Amino acid sequence: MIEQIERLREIFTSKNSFVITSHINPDADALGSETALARFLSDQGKRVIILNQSETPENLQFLTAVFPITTYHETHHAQSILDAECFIVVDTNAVQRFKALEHAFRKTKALKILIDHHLEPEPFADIAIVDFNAPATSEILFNILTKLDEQGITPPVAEALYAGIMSDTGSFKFPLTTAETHRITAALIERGAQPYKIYQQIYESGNLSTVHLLGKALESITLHCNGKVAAMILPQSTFTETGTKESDVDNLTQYILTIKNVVLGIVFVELENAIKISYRSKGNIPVNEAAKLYGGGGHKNAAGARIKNISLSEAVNQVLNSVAPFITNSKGIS
Ligand SMILES: [Mn+2]
Repeated sequence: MIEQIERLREIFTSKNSFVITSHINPDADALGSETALARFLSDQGKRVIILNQSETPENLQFLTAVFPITTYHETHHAQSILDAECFIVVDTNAVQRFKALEHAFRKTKALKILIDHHLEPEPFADIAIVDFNAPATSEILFNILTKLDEQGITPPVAEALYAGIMSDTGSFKFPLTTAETHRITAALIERGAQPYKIYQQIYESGNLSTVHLLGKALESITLHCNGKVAAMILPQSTFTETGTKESDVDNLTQYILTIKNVVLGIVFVELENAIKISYRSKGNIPVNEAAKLYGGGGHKNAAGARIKNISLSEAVNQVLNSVAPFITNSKGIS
């Protein structure tokens, strides 16, 4: 890691133009990492643009004050990717998760850097700094930026990194949360991050329709595999009835594991042209392996996949059958 950070120091000194991106439907860790890094580099006088496939969700808009986030349009932005000296990917391990940016990404001669904590990264980067044990990419980035230039962690950079760590640790409760995580967040608070302000912006800025969506989502939960698997099923009609959209589901997945004895939770969302599946698990159940069966992936305890050309009910049947072996093979929760 130290060697890689020294290479980054060289690159951040010698190169001048940077494009930063992350995965579709970005969460606070993706956007926090992007904006923190972009702000850090631009404070050093570098030309930086963040290009994302998806719009920034409402509750994460505050991060655009750390650094502007641009939604990618091929006609306007492909050239920026081709011209960039350096292309940095944060918090995502697969090229297909950049969606529309993939084409320009494959063509550009820019030096490619990956900073991530997802399992099994694709070998697309010239330099990959990947730590599976980090609970958030923002935590890895904190370690990198501190070593490069501690003074570069200004209050806005600290705010963005704090948001990423808070969100990816489930507010400091998921299994990968360590004493080190708390030391890092303490350092971020000392550098100007305001925990309650960030919490409020992310978790207390919903509207009535998202609360109604929560109601319907909770009602839809059913149990399977002797009560060890919980499924939350959200057809398109739920979104139309409540006036919400697919990205509003992100904060609801946490409820799927709150039932006693449930060790694996699955959220099914009917999109226009696919079924989106989010897996969550407790203990040793590797849901990234379960997601892989459908071309997806992620972390051991949180993963996702999409299935095309299938009805919602058929997807539910197939996926529930496909997770049964993971429950039988598991040694229970640790
Ligand atoms: Mn992450």
